[in-house]
Amino acid sequence: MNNIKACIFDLDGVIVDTAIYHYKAWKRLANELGFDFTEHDNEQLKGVSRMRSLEIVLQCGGVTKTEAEKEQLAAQKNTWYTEMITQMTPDEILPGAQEFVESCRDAGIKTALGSASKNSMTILNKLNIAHLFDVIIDGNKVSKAKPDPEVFLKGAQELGVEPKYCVVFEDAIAGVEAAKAGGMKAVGIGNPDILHEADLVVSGLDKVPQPPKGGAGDWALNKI
Ligand code: B16
Ligand code: MG
Repeated sequence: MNNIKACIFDLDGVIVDTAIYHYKAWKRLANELGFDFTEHDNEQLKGVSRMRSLEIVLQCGGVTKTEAEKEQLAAQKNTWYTEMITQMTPDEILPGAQEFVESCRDAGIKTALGSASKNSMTILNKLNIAHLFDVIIDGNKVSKAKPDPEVFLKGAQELGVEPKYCVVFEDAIAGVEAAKAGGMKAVGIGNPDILHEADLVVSGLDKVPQPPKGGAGDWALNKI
């Protein structure tokens, strides 16, 4: 049992739900290319990098493109996506997320963001919560996508905390795998049948026990 010294949070699906905006932008792209893209298809894109997402979308339509065309299509999707996320407001923070991050900080636990999204800073600024993270590692700072643990290991390193004292909060299978591969605890946010590799699975950060105010020594999460 290791007492937790740092919490590392995924962004999309844990702090905020941008999946609907990703979906609308990918669907628009698919429709312009002449095929449909359903909400069910969109499930495969959660936690996956932008270029890998594009490849999955093109596969759904049975479409092949050159590398140069793919770059252009990914840029087009991102333009539509950023038009939507720049309209976001703090009301879109998921239930209990801000309170949970604040309770960690109050208990002396360090906090980091570990997201695949290259748009993380835009989203955090729109939600007014960038100041709640001691360290922010996003898609611009990593070269290997989840399930590679790079994003979380960089977070731990910049926080100055050994991986075994870190817990990662993740909604995607690849993210839970990344946390475990990095030697960290993982709390899954979502369905226990899907996120079965996690040490604990809950429906949202509002359901995670907060660390005691005086210090995190007796925290239930130390025992997972
Ligand atoms: P961008 P996370 C991920 O965010 C999303 O879940 C995934 O759907 C998206 O493709 C990826 O970010 C890249 O996003 O196009 O904005 O760089 O869950 O790792 O916070
Ligand atoms: Mg996610």
